[in-house]
Amino acid sequence: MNTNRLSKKLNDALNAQMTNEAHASQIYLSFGSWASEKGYDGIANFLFRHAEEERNHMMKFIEYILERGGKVKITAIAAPGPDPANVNDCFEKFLKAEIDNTNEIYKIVKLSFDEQDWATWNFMQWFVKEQIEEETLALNLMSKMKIAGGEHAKDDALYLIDKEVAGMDDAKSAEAATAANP
Ligand code: OFO
Repeated sequence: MNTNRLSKKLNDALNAQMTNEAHASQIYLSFGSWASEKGYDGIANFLFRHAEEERNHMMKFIEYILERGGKVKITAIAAPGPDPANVNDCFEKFLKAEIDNTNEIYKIVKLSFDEQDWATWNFMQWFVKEQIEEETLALNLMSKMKIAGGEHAKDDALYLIDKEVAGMDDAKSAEAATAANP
């Protein structure tokens, strides 16, 4: 008897998304390290926390695939790419990574809808909601950067932005995040 409750297509798509989450985590680890090297400790903490969140998202996919009797396939993770040119570039790349991720999430939502796999459709709604929050966060960061002067922001403005990001609720500490509460 076939105990895999996922179609081959959905199993592959969920696996690929699991790897996308791991890739996002690598990107934020790399950007966080860059920010720390440049002395932006608030931004670094924010990005490290997000790296942790993405790993928790990765685990959510692994747990779901296994729960449905599917096959998890761990593959290599692509390198994160070059360091940001400046803080503005860092936030722009953060926003772009989140939008790309949303588009990948939507593809799985559509696939589960087309296949009438309501369990997977329901599971994916958590990510749809999460992506609204993450895009809002990224858009807010971009708005702050715009006020600060965008890519031409001066050191004093960047100092204030770093302090503000350090105080954001969503950037308290990476250690506090768990798989159940990412
Ligand atoms: Fe940035 O969010 Fe995962 O899915």
